[in-house]
Amino acid sequence: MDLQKVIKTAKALVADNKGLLAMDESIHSCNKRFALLGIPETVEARRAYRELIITTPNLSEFISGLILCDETFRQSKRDGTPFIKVIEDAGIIIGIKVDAGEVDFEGHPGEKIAIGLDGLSERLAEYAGMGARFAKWRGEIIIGKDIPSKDCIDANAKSLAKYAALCQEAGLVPIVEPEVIMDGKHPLCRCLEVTKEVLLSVFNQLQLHNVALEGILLKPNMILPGLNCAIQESVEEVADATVRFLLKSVPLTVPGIAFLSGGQPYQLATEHLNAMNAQFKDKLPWALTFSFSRAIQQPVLELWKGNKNNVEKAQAALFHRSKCNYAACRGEYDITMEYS
Ligand code: 5MM
Repeated sequence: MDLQKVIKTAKALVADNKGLLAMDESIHSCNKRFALLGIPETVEARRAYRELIITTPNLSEFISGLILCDETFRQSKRDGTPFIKVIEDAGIIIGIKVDAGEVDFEGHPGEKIAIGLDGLSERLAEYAGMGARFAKWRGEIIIGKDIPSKDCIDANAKSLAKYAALCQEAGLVPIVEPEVIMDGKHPLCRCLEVTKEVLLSVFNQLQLHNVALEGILLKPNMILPGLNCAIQESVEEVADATVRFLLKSVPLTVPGIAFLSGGQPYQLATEHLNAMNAQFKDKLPWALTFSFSRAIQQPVLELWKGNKNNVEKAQAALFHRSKCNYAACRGEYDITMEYS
């Protein structure tokens, strides 16, 4: 295991206030998003959309790493150039999503467990050989009546830790993504309580599996009220609750925390990240950045709509959202950026 190489990559992913773009939607999720906009649910449409993203000029000014899914990882530009080469040439670090989705957690109605550990070492070796330098695994935790159970939290944490250990062994940085889902009417304090229990279990399992914390990135949810909760806290209250919690729960040796957006409106996700860095940046032991999918891609997809005549304006939107989130990593985002 070349731990120094892994640590160097982890640091590079969060250097210079840059963030990550998650473009690793599974075929199913990508098709669902296409269907809503009337975009054909085909291999070629997914390929064309991903080509649009990776060929956006100067994306590397704001984006350090791209997370791909297996299909995208093996695709090429229309002119035949492999996507992996295009991304490397752009100076962006390549990541790969390696969980195989989630299934029902047996004996626990309403709960899910991520799968994909079978044959993972072999898959990691192949991805690393092809140019991947980091990986990602998401464990989903649902808040509902009497859930999540401790069993589900611990089982997902254990899988995340096993995955993380295998990644480091293969020379890849593991992005550890325990996602407490936003859906529901629960208040912010319930999200806080559950996320606390989840991160406690995750760091406990990471330690038990001898994962070097200097060589991981954490990809958590922000501390937010449920999407349908009647009380929605202000941007400052969310930022305050999230950072105070993370300061107590995430070891200082972790180089970076890169949030998922979780279904927040894209501008609000940027405002939350900005408020955290504006209020706390000087006091933070780790970089606080983004690894958004929907909060970067939503406006891009809406502009593209599957039409090649819209590629340029969709790329401009991608560049703009990336720039706004980069500004948020410095605590320098201002709403007026949206109109400039
Ligand atoms: C939570 O989803 C991750 C971050 O995306 P958002 O910023 O939109 O919340 C994302 O990386 C996700 O893990 C991938 O899109 C893969 O999802 P699926 O469900 O398609 O495997």
